[in-house]
Amino acid sequence: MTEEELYITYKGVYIPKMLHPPESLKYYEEFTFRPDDTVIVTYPKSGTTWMQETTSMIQSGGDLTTGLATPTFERVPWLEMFNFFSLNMEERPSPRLMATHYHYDMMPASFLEVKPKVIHVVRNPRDVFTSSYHFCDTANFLVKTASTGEYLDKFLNGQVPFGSWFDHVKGWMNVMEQYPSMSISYEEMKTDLKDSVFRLSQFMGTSLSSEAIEKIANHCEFNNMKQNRMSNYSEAPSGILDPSSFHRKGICGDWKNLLTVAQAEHFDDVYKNQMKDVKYKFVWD
Ligand code: PPS
Repeated sequence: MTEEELYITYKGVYIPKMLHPPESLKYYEEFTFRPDDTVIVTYPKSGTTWMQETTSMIQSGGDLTTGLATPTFERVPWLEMFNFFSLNMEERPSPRLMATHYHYDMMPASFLEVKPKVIHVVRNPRDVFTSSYHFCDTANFLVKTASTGEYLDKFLNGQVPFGSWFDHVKGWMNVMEQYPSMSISYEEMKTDLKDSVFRLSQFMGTSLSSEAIEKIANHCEFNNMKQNRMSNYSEAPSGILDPSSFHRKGICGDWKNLLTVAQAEHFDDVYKNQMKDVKYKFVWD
């Protein structure tokens, strides 16, 4: 199916129609945030699900019961998702956890006013591209990719769901100081998940014993999340994606197995140009 059939343009970016019907977008538009909400902000395929599971387990103090009983996407809902308004967010006690793929300039009025906590997860865009390229073939709400080269052009031009990685990351980086916020990379989580859990728990104001940190890191390790029906999308509405392939490889640097030398050089050129005014050095720079 084509982009016209599967996507709508909302606030300047493509979003998959099947996941984000107009009534969900309106509900998000009018949603009331609380100052102690924590909002996980990610460009797609940057480690959203991993962060949803990790923060949920931190909030439960390392008690894995809900992590083995309730789907991740219900414990830490996506604000723009079709099921958001059915998850009783208004009745949930504080502090609430939620996630979004929105760019900063798409965020609703209440978010800008209330300034809740933000956890911004970033990942090497080459690996984001690679993960996204493979995901397109396993999710029926996305347009199937024709070739790597064609999809690369679309990705670099922002003609993919949630638009340009560059605009998304720069937009959020620019405002992080205005919010109680923490930035963390997928790569840092891969390098040392226990340390990442510790830092996240400090940001969230949750004190954890070293045993709890160990337990959470183990629960959130790639293979364990892949096996867990609550975090591997086995509980997603049937047919929308293939749960066996959501947790695909979970590694850093897989782009080297996908991009040709010429494509990687082209990526570097676009990256350098797009990021030339960004002072911040990412772990992959
Ligand atoms: S989505 O569709 O936007 O919500 O995808 P998202 O969750 O942001 O990213 C999916 C990629 O994250 C990988 N993943 C993990 N990596 C390491 N450890 C853990 N626990 C983990 N959980 C998810 C997942 O495998 C996707 O990356 P790729 O490179 O495709 O494997």
